[in-house]
Amino acid sequence: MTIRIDKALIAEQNDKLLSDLQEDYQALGNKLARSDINIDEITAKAEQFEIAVPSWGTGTGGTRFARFPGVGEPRNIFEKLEDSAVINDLSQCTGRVSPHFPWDKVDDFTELKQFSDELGLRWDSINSNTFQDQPGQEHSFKYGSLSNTSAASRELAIQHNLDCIEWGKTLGSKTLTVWVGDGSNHPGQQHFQHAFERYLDSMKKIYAGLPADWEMHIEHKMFEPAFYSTVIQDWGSNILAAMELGEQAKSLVDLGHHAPNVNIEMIVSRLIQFKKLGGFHFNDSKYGDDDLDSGSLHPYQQFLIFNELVDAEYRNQEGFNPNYMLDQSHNVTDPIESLINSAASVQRSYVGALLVDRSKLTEYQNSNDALMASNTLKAAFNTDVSPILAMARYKKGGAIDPIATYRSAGYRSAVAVKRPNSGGNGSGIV
Ligand SMILES: [Mn+2]
Repeated sequence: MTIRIDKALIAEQNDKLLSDLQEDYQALGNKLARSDINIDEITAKAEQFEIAVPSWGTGTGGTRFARFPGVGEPRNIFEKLEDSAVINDLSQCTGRVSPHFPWDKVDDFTELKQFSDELGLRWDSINSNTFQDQPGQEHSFKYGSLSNTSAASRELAIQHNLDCIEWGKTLGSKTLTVWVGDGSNHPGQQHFQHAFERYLDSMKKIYAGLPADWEMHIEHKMFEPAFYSTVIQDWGSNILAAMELGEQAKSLVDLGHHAPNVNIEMIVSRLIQFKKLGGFHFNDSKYGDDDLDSGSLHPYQQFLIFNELVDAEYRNQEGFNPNYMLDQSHNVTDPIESLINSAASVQRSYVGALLVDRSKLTEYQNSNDALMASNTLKAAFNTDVSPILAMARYKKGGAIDPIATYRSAGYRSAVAVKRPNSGGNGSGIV
């Protein structure tokens, strides 16, 4: 039987916090009103904000050195969905789940769709996986998948992506996300141009199988598993591939997949300008692709990205409708808590960016007043929008304090009984 967070418990916890929240909300409302901002309009936008949860994020992550499994980890896609429902019940902004195939492959996708419907969840982008071999796989991906020098390996990778589209159709998804680990570990190992040509030829075959109302999102990654060169290494290679493939192909920005200190918000602006921004994988990083919790380290960078996104939203930029998703690895926290926290962190950046005085910013930009332009952004970033986030959750039936409510529900210990540790590592290291 599916364990859910009792609605009565959420209400009971909310009752204790409501009057304080109302007071804080009123105070923030008064402050924003002085800048002609209606707090209720901002809260309504916060209520509409959605970010998808990756199915693999509900399990404990790890590194190439070790993984320390948590208790009561989900053992299959059905249990991952149960955990995802808990996250959404409390946070009220994670109604979609992004699956990863073949990790989440089932025999009966209609049954899986029925189960997600019962939980009130919808399906986000389908992620294909050609960065590892499956048991008994006839042609290896050791030396690449879509760009492999072996035609048989390429065909296998193409077919897997076409299968993902078919499974996604049953689930009601509208996007395929393609990330390949293809690349090289030694200078001279791979002919850069020929590898990219093979990749594009393979991607054209997948693109041809894309339904008319679907998008294909291409994810770039600077390094790992290939440590010298990667076929889709950066946003330049990414947008070139997306432009070569056609309108339905767009670029996906994973925050951890860039060199340190790269100006990601400017990349986002470029992709928006050329109608090529497909979506995001949110996470944070210090050294590389660390997959730290979103906004845990660089909340200002996350805000600056949303500053570009909100700017595009307000300008009604043509072709602008990016998917938001979390993609991070939870090694030392309860994944449910990290995902709740991270979804709220990204939502916080969005709401903060809504507060930017855009007419003043334009004025300062046009008069080259660098200091005041910067201060205009900082004024919005420094505004504590916590009452807006809590009110948005409360109004949608979620928890004012989702982490505290989750802890008081005892969900993890309840599922630990139901899900004995298999002792295996399973997926989760991504
Ligand atoms: Mn990613």
